[in-house]
Amino acid sequence: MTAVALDLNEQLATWRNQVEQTLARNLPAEDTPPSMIHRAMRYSVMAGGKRLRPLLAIAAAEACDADPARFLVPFAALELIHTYSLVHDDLPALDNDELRRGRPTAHVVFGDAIAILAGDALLTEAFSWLSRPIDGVDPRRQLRAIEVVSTAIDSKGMIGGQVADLEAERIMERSRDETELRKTLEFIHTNKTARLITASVLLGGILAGADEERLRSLEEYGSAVGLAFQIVDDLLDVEQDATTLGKTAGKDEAQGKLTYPALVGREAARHEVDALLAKALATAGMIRGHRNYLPAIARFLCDRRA
Ligand code: GRG
Repeated sequence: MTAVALDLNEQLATWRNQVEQTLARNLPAEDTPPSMIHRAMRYSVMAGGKRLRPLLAIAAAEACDADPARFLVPFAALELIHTYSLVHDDLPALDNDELRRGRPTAHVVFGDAIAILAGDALLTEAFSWLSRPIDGVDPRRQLRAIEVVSTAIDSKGMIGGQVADLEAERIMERSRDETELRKTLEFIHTNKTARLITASVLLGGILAGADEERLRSLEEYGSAVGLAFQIVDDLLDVEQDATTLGKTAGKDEAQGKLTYPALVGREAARHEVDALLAKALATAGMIRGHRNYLPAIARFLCDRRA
């Protein structure tokens, strides 16, 4: 392992610990009445996971020369939003999955009703954390950040991407128009996955007080990394097993999902990842912070094996 990679791993581990502690301290305690929902919320959130979205927000804030420790609560809120989407996506009415982050899914343990309500509560809790006053941050700047996060996950963002994903199941059995399929696939991946990742990077930049030029670079970086992340996720679904992934593998093909490997093949999908990584590295370089981990994180995400 190179010195740079070791440094990144240490840095990510430190930040991840800070995120874990922030989540553990700020989530309602398990015995808060009614305890069933608080147990379900903590069960799903405190189950590990890469904590990618808060890590990206932290790295973006630092690249914009701010101390990310000031923003750990709003950054950890991204993980609540992400976990709500996983809990709801795993429900029988959606993906019907029984394994997540290496454990039985929330509805398997707590039942469908509590899993639905726990997802709702995590989303609500997230906006409470995002709107807590932060010393030294102009509330107008904070409002802008909250708007960026909410529009990224609304019915024209993450939820819209999920709806398009549902509608596209088995689409390759109905259509051979490659241009149309590619457009649909880009819409799904951009909205379902890349929008929240982009919003995470922007949240870091906005709270750090970055100027418009840096915010534009962060947005381009987030879009490239977000799309690359989902293509890698598609590839891992084909290439890895459930033990490595901590979730069911091989599901996309079984469900007739529209994915990059299914549409263009594994090799071309890897080339797409390489092109997006090059774009992410170029835009991250334009931020010019004196401690900029965004390029190293982009490489790490594109090379990941789980
Ligand atoms: C609102 C129900 C609903 C869904 C929105 C985000 C989403 C759409 C569904 C969740 C399932 C899914 C396949 C999402 C795509 C993004 C993705 C690859 C999620 C997995 O994220 P990781 O790898 O997970 O960061 P960990 O467990 O590491 O946090």
